[in-house]
Amino acid sequence: MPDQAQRITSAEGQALKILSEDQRAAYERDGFIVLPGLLDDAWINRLRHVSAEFVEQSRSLKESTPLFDLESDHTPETPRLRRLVSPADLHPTFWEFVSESVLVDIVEDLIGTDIKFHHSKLNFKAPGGGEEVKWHQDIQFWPHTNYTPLTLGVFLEDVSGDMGNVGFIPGSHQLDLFDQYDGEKWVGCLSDRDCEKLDTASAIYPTGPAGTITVHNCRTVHGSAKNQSNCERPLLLQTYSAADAFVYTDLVRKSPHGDRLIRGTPARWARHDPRPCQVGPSKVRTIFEVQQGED
Ligand SMILES: O=C(O)CCC(=O)C(=O)O
Repeated sequence: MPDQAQRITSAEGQALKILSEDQRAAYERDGFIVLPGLLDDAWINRLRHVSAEFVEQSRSLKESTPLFDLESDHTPETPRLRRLVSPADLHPTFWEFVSESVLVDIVEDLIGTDIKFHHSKLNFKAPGGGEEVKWHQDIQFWPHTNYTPLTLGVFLEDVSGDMGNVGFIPGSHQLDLFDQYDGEKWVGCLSDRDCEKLDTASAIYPTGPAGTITVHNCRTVHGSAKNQSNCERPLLLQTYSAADAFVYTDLVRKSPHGDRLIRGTPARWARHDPRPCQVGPSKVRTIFEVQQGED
């Protein structure tokens, strides 16, 4: 068990709302957990409905915009989105989901009662080759004063093994943070040399029915392959932190909901984890554009 300063869960003893003690301990040990089919059908249907509205909107686009990140073969007839940026800022249903659903109770079980929302995104991963995401840690993209930030991924469709589902390397949150620059250039992923040192073969790639929720810590190394199936793999991701984690960069400053307290009381003191945090550039570009070198 890491010492208190380096723990990614809040102090024990708090009554749990959704998770079991075993799930909480697994998150602390492995840096991620999987909650199969946890979300109810009513939410899944509402989220699918609003997601489809944005896919419709994307048909008229010829190239990526700050909100719609498109695959290179996107067309009006066959829309292929890589990502919808900041869905919680774009539609009240997404915001209600982020701020009032069971997600917040799960977060409370892990990091305590004082919670800030950081940002959200919807990665579609189109059928027949939707983009890979290289091995990376999240926190260098949006550094904070401590390592409570965590991301909940919600499967909007059933996910099987050939759909480019995300893989998590157990225990990798306890390693030192990796350098996600290549020399002077921010690349947002681990170098080949660092990947060789990691036990990537131990990665767990959760599958499951629509409504499955994954939770991963901001230090956990994860990545995903291209989608080789004939089905889209929409994954709705939302990131939260403890209220006493403060951001070093202003990625969310333009977002109406970004870095906003959604439960509990605001922190008057920042909590600093003693371990250093690499700081990525504050200019907002998606992980796909960065990792694919689309300058
Ligand atoms: O959508 C995926 O497969 C992975 C997403 C991810 O790791 C990220 O956006 O940071």
